[in-house]
Amino acid sequence: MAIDKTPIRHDWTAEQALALYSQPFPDLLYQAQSTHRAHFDQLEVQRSTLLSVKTGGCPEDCAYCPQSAHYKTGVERHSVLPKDVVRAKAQQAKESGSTRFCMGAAWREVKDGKDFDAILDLVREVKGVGLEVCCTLGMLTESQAERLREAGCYAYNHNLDTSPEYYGEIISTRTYQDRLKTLENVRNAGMTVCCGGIVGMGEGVKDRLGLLVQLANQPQHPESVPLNMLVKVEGTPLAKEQQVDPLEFVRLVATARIMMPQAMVRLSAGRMQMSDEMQALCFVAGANSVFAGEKLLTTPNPGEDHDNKLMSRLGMHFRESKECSTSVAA
Ligand code: SAM
Ligand code: DTB
Ligand code: SF4
Repeated sequence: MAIDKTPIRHDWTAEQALALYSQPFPDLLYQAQSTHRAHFDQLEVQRSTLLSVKTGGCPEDCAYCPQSAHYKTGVERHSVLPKDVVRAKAQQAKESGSTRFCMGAAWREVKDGKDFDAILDLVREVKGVGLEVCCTLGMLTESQAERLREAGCYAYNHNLDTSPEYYGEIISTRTYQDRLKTLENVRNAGMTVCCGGIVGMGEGVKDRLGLLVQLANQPQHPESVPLNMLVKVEGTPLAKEQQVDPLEFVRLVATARIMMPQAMVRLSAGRMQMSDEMQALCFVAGANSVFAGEKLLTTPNPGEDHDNKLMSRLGMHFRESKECSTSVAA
């Protein structure tokens, strides 16, 4: 039995994060795997399904994003999807083993009125299917966060993406502080927080670790930490970025696991560009969740068959749907 010596901390320094990250690879993976085993079933991976319920035409200029109206990427725009379409997708996701359903909208922020009311309806609908509901809709006020939670939204995804120092290189239409404020509103409303970032945007190791320090030093760790490897989309300013060194990505996953022992660490976008061997190392390093299905929001993702085979080759399994939590603690 592995003994976990990693306490839950909120006072990480950049130097400490770097010291963890820079250990010899076997030592880092051993520490991460030991931490992982102390808090989770090391053989289990949770699956979430993503659905873009409002696509494209976003006023923000996030340099990585195919949905920004600032870049010509060929993503087809659509306004908020009808309820029956979303219900059918949620049903399908549940039948293929997902326990969480995350609805994304290409908005800078939620605006009260017809669209937000439609989203609240979608949240109630997906909850009715028996899935953990997650939304990612851009910035939220405290009152909007409360209404989302009341409708049954369990988690809110809002990424910090990178370090505060590098943020301005990637996005000019909002600030790090804006992001932190929404995260606070989400917490105060009683939803769980899903917050992570992207690797491969030209940032340095210190920016990647700077992001982890920001996440781990929040008053409460996010319950879920998505680590995305940039999906390079033609037409975006980051289309020609250099490929990330897979071992550096694994190191980051391991460091996230050690710094936030109880968080679900989600191997998110970019799995089409990861070998099975790289994904296997990420699971050993403590990643315990993936996005399921052939599409993320607008870009491809390995399908179910591939993922099922990979789990079986690794002697691992996906979490059964009965264990998902569909209600939010008061
Ligand atoms: N508009 C909302 C927002 O930005 O918060 C919600 C949707 S947005 C597409 C959700 C997240 O997807 C972003 O925060 C970013 O981390 C991630 N993302 C977007 N494009 C990506 C890409 N090309 N590669 C990897 N991750 C990406
Ligand atoms: C997150 O961190 N990754 C997901 C989810 N949160 C919403 C989104 C990935 C999007 C990848 C690009 C696309 O498919 O449009
Ligand atoms: Fe894309 Fe979200 Fe940025 Fe809009 S706010 S450009 S949807 S990442």
